[in-house]
Amino acid sequence: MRAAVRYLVLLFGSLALVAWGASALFNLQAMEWAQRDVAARARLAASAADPSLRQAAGRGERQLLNNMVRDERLMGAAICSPSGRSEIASDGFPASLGCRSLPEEALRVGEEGWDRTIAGPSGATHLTVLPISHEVSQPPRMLLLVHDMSYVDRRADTTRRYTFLAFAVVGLLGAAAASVVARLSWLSWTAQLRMVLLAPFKAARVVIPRRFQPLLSDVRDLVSTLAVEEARTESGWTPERLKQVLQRQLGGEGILVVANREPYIHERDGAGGLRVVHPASGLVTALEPVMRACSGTWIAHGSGDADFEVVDGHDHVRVPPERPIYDLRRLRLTPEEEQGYYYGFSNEGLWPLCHIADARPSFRSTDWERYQQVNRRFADAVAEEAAVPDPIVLVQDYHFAMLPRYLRERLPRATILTFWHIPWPHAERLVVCPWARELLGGLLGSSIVGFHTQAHCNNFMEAADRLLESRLDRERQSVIQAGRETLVRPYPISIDWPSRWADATAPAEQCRAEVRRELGLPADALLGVGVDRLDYTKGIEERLLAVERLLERQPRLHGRFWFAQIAAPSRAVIEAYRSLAERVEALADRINARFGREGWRPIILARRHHEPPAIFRMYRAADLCYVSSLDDGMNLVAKEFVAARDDLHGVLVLSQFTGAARELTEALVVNPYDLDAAAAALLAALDMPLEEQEDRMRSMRTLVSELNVYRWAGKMLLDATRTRRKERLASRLSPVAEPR
Ligand code: ADQ
Repeated sequence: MRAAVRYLVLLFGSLALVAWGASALFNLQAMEWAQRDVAARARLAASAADPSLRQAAGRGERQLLNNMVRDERLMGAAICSPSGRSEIASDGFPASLGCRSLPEEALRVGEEGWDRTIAGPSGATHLTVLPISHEVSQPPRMLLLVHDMSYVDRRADTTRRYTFLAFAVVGLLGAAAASVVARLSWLSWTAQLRMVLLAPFKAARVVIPRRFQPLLSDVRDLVSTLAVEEARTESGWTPERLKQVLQRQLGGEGILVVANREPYIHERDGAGGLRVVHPASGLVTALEPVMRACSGTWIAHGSGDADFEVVDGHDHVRVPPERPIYDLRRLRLTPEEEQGYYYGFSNEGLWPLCHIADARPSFRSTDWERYQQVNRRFADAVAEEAAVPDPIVLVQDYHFAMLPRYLRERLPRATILTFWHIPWPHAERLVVCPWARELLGGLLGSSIVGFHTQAHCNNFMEAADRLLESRLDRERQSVIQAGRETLVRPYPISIDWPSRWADATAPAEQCRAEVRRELGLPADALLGVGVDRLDYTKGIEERLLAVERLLERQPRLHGRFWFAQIAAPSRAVIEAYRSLAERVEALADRINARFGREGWRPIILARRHHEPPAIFRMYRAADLCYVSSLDDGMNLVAKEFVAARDDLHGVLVLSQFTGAARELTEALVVNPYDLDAAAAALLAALDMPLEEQEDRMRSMRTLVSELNVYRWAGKMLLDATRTRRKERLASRLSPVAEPR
């Protein structure tokens, strides 16, 4: 608005200046013409009257002079003697302009005469002096004519007024025309720009005018950068917000997720029907709500015995079964592939390699072959599912260390973000794996590699530095190998908030009463709970030993305290897991035998898969939850327990060797190997006043609600989209890098 006013002031100012100049020029010219005109007319009149003038002068008759001044522009005429005396003058001759007022030179002129224009208060006056014919022997008399030139001034005034008026009209018309043209072109420009900017969100293909192309990428970059920054800094991540951010960043393009475990398993129920099982997996727990929020395709091993009965011709099934939102693409693995890739290399090799839990990794070259083979098959499946040449692919976990490299060969422009859900070991331990270099090289096919904690990022970068021909950029936190940069970033994983399972669970008081009844416990029984896959990294044995130590030290808890361990069978074909199951069973029996009595067996061991609603009931029924992992990337059970406790009661006892312990500092954090300390923490939990429980739980709930899984996914996907934007720009400026 202010710019428009400035523009108008400038326009009219310039026009007024031009009008003033033009009229001044015109007036000068008009005066010159008028002077020439009156001088000529004076000579004409004088020559016509010349003989009579001579006589009239001799006789002193003024009638002739009066006749001459009938011309309206002649104010007076007089005959001056050679000495400059006025001999006769017309009636009303202006006294101030008489013959005496003439300068000497005017009376001595030759035949050509003398002219002068004099400015006066009521306008200009022109004087003409001409000699009257005379005897040669005598000096001539002079005819003095006084012309009224005020009409020239009047005409100049009128001209000036009309000139200004004309310029004002021209100015107004010009301003109006300019503003119409500007408005129309602004509308069309902005409409075109809007169309171009919104093009990615519309199904229709939009042809982008050339003139917009440089501007367009700048504007898009700016908008995206602002959106990314806004999205990164703000808290309050929800599924809706994740959906909006991804819609803005991806324009409706789905993401591709590769994970070994599928989010829904179809199994036969034994009665001729099918049932859907939610697997016990932290990865599934975290990623499933994200896929619900942003859609796309999840590519996984189809491990259920009825999985391929429900897929279409391309091995796809829409999930979640109750309200389909995204595609699940199932891959069929042969028993040999499953054995070598999953049980062998992944779970007997990499899992113990990455966890410090005193389990020795086993590396067999046949398993390694299968691992690579299956990674290639998954890379092929991703390439088949990709709808664009540069899709965003989220590769999940240690089952797919080689996939990023293979995928880069097939889709050089893909943005590959690999998230490693388990710890990354120190370089000294990593070299135990005969193919450590290949694993690092495989992962460096990714655009971004993510871990739960900064410590694991540091281990990864250190290993790349020591084992590979690569360069670290510590400022950017990246590894550069063969000209390709891989960012290394911490993304602490979490759970959905509000938790859909917590929302679907009965209130804490009800769960408390029902669970005690179902387990046959008294209504006032103190109950501790442990929930895990039956895995040696979870420290289940140490947990039960801590309970034993507590009972040794606190006889007052005998008959009052129970500990329920829910343990989902996991990887049962692996000997280490089978023997763990046996050891845990034997330990529970020993403790029960040692302390148990009629009506009280302190350890309740439920070695079976539980669906999430049953687990959340247990969380709500318990007085404490003990997570005693010996090494754990994050541990979602701890966060689920916090999410379940909307009554603010219950105490979390948490191992210091979990990623979660870095966030949930209001838990009672313990070293699970230190049985005395762990038993003391269990006792402190049971004795903790309700107010303190509420304070601790409130604080942890605030944290988990903020640092939820949508934030985890949002931060990763925003980093991925930003990386993709940069790579798109780079590929426009230079040819696509050769695949390694
Ligand atoms: P997990 O080792 O599987 O995850 P965790 O994070 O604790 O460990 O998640 C386990 C999940 O399985 C939870 O959602 C839990 O409710 C569920 N579960 C546990 N016992 C169950 C049972 N008996 N029946 C049914 N479900 C059960 C890996 C890493 C972790 C990391 C996650 C996510 O080892 O460190 O937190 O991935 O990245």
